[in-house]
Amino acid sequence: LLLESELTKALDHRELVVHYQPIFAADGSLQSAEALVRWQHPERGLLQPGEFLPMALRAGLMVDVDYYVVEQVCRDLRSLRSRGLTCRVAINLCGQQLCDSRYPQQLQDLLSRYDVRGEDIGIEVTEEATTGDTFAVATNLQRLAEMGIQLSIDDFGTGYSSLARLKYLPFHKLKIDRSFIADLPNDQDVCSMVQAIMGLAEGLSLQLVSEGVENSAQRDWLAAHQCDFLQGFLMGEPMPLAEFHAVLTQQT
Ligand code: G
Ligand code: G
Ligand code: MN
Ligand code: NA
Repeated sequence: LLLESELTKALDHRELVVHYQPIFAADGSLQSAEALVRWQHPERGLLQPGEFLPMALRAGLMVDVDYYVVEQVCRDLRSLRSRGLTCRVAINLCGQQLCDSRYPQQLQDLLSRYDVRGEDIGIEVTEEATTGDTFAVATNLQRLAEMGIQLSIDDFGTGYSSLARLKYLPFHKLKIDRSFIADLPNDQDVCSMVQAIMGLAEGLSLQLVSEGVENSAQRDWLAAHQCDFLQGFLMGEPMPLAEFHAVLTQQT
């Protein structure tokens, strides 16, 4: 059993690590990356988010985890830049931060400290995360968008969706949940649903990202339809910074 006190200590001792998963445009060029947290536990080895984020949430430590991750991303972006490399990196944000009116300024202060621009990062939030204090969420997202940050709605199609909310919140991208992609292209019902989501994205002027692309049949079907960006094990797993650095170097 993982303990809250262990996570507090892990944050202090910088045991959390950030991995990067590349996201590609339909033509195969690298478009951005998603930052995904792991815990390099001294006894248990590398822990996946599913193994400790639920506990972080219960313990009220999600905000600390998310702050840690975005700070590490800033450091990593600075280190990549010193080698002449750039790539927009999206972080995942929990609902609590999204409702906190102090968050955009805190983030701006952090970005300034590391000389990172809003345009250099993205923020992914699930539909659930937007269901809190609607006014606070809308105001915060507006401010984050004004900072140049690319906003994505994550795991789309699994949560409690509200089309009205999608229309008035200033998102740039919609990420289709990997559970839909898993059943492409043989399940006709799923193909129809994905095409409906593509139509929705187009109607709302949102760019579409498909997550969880694991094989070429899925990739080919998506390429033949209206998908702007692809993410998944087929193109690249989440990887440590050193490996991601190599991927970026190959691209340029
Ligand atoms: O990497 P993996 O597929 O195991 O991630 C599982 C889940 O953990 C995903 O839903 C992802 O959004 C979430 N996650 C990963 N890193 C972070 C993070 O830094 N902050 C938050 N809030 N969620 C994260
Ligand atoms: O919920 P979110 O989209 O933030 O989660 C991203 C998670 O999806 C990460 O934990 C990552 O490890 C996982 N992931 C990324 N690509 C694939 C894939 O192709 N297949 C599966 N099963 N999981 C993936
Ligand atoms: Mn995500
Ligand atoms: Na997702």
